[in-house]
Amino acid sequence: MSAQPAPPTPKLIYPAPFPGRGEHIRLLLEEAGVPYIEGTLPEFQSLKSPENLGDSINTPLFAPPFLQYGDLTLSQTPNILLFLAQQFGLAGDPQDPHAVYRLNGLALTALDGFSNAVHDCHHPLGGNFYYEEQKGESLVRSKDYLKTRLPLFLGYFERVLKGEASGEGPWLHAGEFTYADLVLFQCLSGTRHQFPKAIQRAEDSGNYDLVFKLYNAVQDRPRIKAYLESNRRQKYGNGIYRHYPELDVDPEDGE
Ligand SMILES: N[C@@H](CCC(=O)N[C@@H](CS)C(=O)NCC(=O)O)C(=O)O
Repeated sequence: MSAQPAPPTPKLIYPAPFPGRGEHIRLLLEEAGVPYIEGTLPEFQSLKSPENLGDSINTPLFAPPFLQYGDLTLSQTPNILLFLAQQFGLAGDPQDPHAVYRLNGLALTALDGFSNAVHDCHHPLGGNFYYEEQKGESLVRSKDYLKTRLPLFLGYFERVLKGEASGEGPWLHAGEFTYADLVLFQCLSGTRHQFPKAIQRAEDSGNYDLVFKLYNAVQDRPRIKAYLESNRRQKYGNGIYRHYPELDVDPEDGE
């Protein structure tokens, strides 16, 4: 009988000095207890290079994070998560052929509302301008986000957690912990970094108790807790989530 080949070691290529989009992938691998490697800057530059045409099976990639897993090279955060979650048992009941699509819907919604939209609060004109060149627009955008979008997305996830399909316990889907819970946790962690006062107000309101219960439950999972306390967990900086105190306003304050 021939020995089974060892499974590949996932390599995350996201060489940024802050958690960023790569963090969702790290959290999944940490929770799964799967050893992984961080790619280097030259590897990143080579993959992202305009000269790179991919290879016989892999298309060229556009923007990080990138994942290498054996011969496979992937991009797009939710796409990588979907792949890894199925590999490592974090994609719900494997007997339910539709679970991954529901989970993907939840992950995409969390990323829309608490990642892309939060980034756009400090860069509403786009990434080609410094924050200092768009401070006025950032304030307008942040007020609108905090007044309308943040409660809308928090309310949506509260509804998901109240709904029958979430099952028993603190998780989003079918009573089982999945990668969608990790995505929502990381999205809220980043949003809390950018808007600590607004998130505190939301928590104190009591309107989203199930959402914050899930957040705390993820944070307390043994492997996640150990990771968050380790030096592998980077500090927030100039990434998607940036803390500019002047943007963390109470939109009900008028003026
Ligand atoms: N939808 C993509 C977005 C990827 C993305 O925007 N990556 C950033 C770094 S976090 C980047 O380098 N973007 C370069 C660009 O958009 O030109 C994902 O979720 O992975």
